[in-house]
Amino acid sequence: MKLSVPGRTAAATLMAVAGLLTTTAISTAAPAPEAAAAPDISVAAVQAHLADLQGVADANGGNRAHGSAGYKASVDHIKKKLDDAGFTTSVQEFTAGGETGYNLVADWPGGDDGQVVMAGAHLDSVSDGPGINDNGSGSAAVLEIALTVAREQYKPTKHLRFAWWGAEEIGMVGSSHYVDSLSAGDRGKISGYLNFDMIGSPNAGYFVYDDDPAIEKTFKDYYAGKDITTEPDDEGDGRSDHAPFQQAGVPVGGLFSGAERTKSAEQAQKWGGTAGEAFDACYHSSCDKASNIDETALDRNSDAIAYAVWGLSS
Ligand code: DTR
Ligand code: ZN
Ligand code: ZN
Repeated sequence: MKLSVPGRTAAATLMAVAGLLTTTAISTAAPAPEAAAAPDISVAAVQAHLADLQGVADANGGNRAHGSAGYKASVDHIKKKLDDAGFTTSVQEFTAGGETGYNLVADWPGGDDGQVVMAGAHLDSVSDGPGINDNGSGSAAVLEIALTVAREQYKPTKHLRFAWWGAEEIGMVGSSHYVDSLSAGDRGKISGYLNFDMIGSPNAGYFVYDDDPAIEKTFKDYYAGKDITTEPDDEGDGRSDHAPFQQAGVPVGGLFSGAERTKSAEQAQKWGGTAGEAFDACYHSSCDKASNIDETALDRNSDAIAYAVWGLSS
């Protein structure tokens, strides 16, 4: 085939093509500067952590409640994964209802320890079931995000700390104990606390805590980029582990996919699922097991957490 352009010699055409190629190569080699992109979190890995927590409940009488062997086994299981990945972990003990409770705290070495970004989830279930959506879901997502930080050897500007709280189900006892145990100086170093309690509800909604405006905007930006409509969370105010942080003056935010309230027709229209049914019909029941998870919600919310952890700490 003869390559020709009217009015040009073959040599001029080749030079013009070469010029275009050169221009393309230069613009590809000099992209605009960007912050470290948040990774895509593997929902299969989050599901594997949920299967582990289901296994812990199965091996310990069917639940992971405060004061039970299942709760302590949950802490030990997650701690080992974090220790192996290079986190500095500590287990904080407290007493509630006559039983010993445990918070697990994991620090990622490095970053400015005058500016701490924390992400946390309660690890205890109620005694009626294994607590896979409430709150294996938040616990497993926060774990996988921490393990991804380690895998990527992420070097944030701020210091990252992850936490798994005990005894939330009997009145946020573990997280309250943690906040009370901090000096005023250390409390003041926490630039934000992000809370995840129920993020894989089987008839999911997409609720963003409307507390600190900058944190709320970070989550809303993530969902807007995915064309997912969110609503402010008005079911949760004061009902999970962000409350003690907020009361101590720490900026807070978080995500929630719904509990015992009913999904409206309008919500089903925008999010899918079933109108007239609870977001989580197995809330606080024995059927809150590994099958009680909407994997799409778990996936999106895990990615949203990574987006916020990376974005708020860089
Ligand atoms: N604290 C939860 C239930 C819960 C209800 N509303 C919200 C809103 C946001 C987070 C959690 C919740 C429990 O553990 O039962
Ligand atoms: Zn609960
Ligand atoms: Zn919960």
